Amino acid sequence: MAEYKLYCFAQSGNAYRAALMLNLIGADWEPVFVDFFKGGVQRTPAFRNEINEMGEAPVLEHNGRKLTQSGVILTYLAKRSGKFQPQGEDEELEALRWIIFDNQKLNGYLGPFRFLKNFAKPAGDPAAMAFLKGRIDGSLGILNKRLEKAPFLLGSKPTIADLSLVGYLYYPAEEFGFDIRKDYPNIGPWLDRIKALPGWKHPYDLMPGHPLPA
Ligand SMILES: N[C@@H](CCC(=O)N[C@@H](CS)C(=O)NCC(=O)O)C(=O)O
Repeated sequence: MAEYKLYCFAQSGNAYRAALMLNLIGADWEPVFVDFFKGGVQRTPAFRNEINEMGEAPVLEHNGRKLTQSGVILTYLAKRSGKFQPQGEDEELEALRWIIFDNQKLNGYLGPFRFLKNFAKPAGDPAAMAFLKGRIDGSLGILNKRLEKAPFLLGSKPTIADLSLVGYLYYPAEEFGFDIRKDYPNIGPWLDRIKALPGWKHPYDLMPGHPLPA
């Protein structure tokens, strides 16, 4: 049995953050498929009672613990492995600041936007989509500007802040209807720098459930 189990599915950029971290630190891990699209297992009382009261993926199971919220999982894995760890209090707070910004305003909007465009039936209301797109553009602009300063969010080395922010950014441009790399010139090279790290995999190759059954 693997040391770590990650409840996840291929279409989840939230879960990708944790899956990518596990792979990049070379952890012994296995995915547990969350069948989000067929029946929404994460909303069942059993899942909420036994796995995550918040009804969400990802969930990391390790040594009898169940950890949820990708930011918490990233922090835990960084502490245990010593990899991608912010150094000292200032960096720790700075990483947390970007992780919270990401969860609320970047991937926190991009995930629902992509869901409403590709998977929801009926698809998202145009006014809601326009609202989300405006928020996404604002946040991608902030990330793009930050990346003018240094190769990674906190400077010369990648940390858990970067691994949070990449959440949904490797999914194909067609799934968004706009091309982030084209519109934000500092984001593409940063994504390529993370992609070059040993152990990197695309979310569709790292987690189960892609492609969705017809
Ligand atoms: N902030 C959370 C977000 C987790 C989240 O929203 N996960 C989605 C899947 S991508 C989910 O399970 N949603 C539950 C639902 O919509 O029922 C994290 O970073 O872990």
